[in-house]
Amino acid sequence: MSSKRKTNVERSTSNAESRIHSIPVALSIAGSDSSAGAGIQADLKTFSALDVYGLSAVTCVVAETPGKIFRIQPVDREMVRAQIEVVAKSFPIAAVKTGLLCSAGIISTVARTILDLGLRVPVVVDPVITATGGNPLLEPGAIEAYEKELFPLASLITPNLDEASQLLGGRVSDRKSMEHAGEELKEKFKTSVLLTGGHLKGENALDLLFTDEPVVEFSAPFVRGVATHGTGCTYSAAITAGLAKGLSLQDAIRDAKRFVTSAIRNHHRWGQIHALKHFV
Ligand code: PXL
Repeated sequence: MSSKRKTNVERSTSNAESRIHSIPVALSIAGSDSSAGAGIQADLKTFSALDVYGLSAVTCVVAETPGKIFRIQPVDREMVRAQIEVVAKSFPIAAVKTGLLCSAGIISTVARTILDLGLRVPVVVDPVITATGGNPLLEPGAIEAYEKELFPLASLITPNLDEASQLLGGRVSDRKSMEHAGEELKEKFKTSVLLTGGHLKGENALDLLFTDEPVVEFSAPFVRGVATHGTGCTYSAAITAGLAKGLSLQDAIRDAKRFVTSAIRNHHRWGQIHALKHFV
């Protein structure tokens, strides 16, 4: 039928179809945070706020309130694999993000599943090891699985200063040590590294990007007086959303930095409890 003779209903259906098909899709493989500020919940809110359709594969369930972890229950490894497989076979996934993976076994399953599926899209690995406040989230001994199996598949890893310290075994606590640590991580794991320095609590929240090109700096005024929880998850999810839309790595990080800074500045408050505001 020529377009002239299409009915209004047909026209609006095909417009709706092209809109539906054009939304980029991203997959978050991460833990569930009952307080919804971090983990899968933060990732899905971030994807939605940035007009990306978010899929999820839950790796573990965490009972927590901001600052206090009560209990962590890993999901069965075959169930983690099944979640990734079914969505990868039916959706056009354009980028993947990993967050809390809990154990060496789950890290290994995630890496093998991505390889087996031949998922050749940008993979952002947020190497979650401890929660803000220092509570451990990753099983001891799992770092080796990250290094051997998942980092080789990553387009970008996004450690914060604590995570960089744990990955390298030294203290990363100022600009100079950030520069050394970033170079070392990049060389050691042969991937791009965004070292996030928000925890330095200076005038500016400074992050450094290490790739094969000169180091790039991303900086935003540090927002004081907010009990942040889930900023790392939100930041790496926003970068993943940008990559799913086809942005360059630098543009994706620049937009994501703006997004996370605004989510902190516009936070929600209920007495002592604070949460990022993903939707403005
Ligand atoms: O912010 C790190 C993090 C990631 N993922 C899950 C979490 C947390 C922190 O509490 O619960 C599921």
